[in-house]
Amino acid sequence: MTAPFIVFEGPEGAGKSGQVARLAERLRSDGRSVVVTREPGGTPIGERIRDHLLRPGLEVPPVTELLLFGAQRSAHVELVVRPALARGDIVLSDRYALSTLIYQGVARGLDVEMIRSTTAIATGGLEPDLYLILDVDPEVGRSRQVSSGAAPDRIEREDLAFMERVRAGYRDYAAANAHAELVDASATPDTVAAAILTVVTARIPEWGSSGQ
Ligand code: Z5A
Repeated sequence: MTAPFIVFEGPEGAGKSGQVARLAERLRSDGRSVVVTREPGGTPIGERIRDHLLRPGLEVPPVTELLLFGAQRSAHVELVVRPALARGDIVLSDRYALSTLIYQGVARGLDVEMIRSTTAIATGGLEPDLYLILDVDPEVGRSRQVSSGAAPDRIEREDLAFMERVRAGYRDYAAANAHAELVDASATPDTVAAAILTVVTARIPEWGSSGQ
């Protein structure tokens, strides 16, 4: 059995980056080999595409956006995710294909079949073993983003109605898919980390003794 591929998802300010780092530290302290990566990005070409995708003020038509997310994903899967899983490393990714279904599909309104087709090309069918969806009220997420002091990127400049559609899309997806778990991300980082560990620990028997 291969090592698990675990993806963190959620709206802006949900705490994904911080929780990815915490879970990686915990798994490594248990002696597991872990690769931490992210989308958009994860590879040199992917990080360049990320700069274009997130630059405020750049006009990016919706289908162009979809294809650029797909382009960075194909490099990510081929150069990072598949090689790591083949080595037996656990892969923790900050976002993956579900972001496209939710942001470009549910929130932006692009045709879902078009999204599934481009995602299939980009991933070659590689699905994560688990989507951990950090759920937070968009107003809370936005206030965290503002408090962080980082300038909002092009997509973070979308209005709260867009982020409400994002949240609803994730919640619907978690309710309908066994490989997705919704985690309440409104609590303190310690509480959220404990909830994530509970979910991951409960799933480990499904993944066998890989990654140890
Ligand atoms: N996107 C897309 O449209 N389609 C796609 O296919 C993909 C992505 C892959 C960039 O992603 C954008 O690309 C994203 C979706 C879109 N746009 N939006 N929105 P990103 O992952 O790089 O950007 P992000 O989701 O906006 O990241 P973020 O705001 O940095 O969120 P985060 O990683 O979930 O949170 P964080 O960095 O760990 O924490 C943010 C702040 O909140 C920080 O100051 C923390 O100290 C604070 N924080 C975190 N957790 C807590 C708790 N529990 N309590 C209080 N404060 C907290």
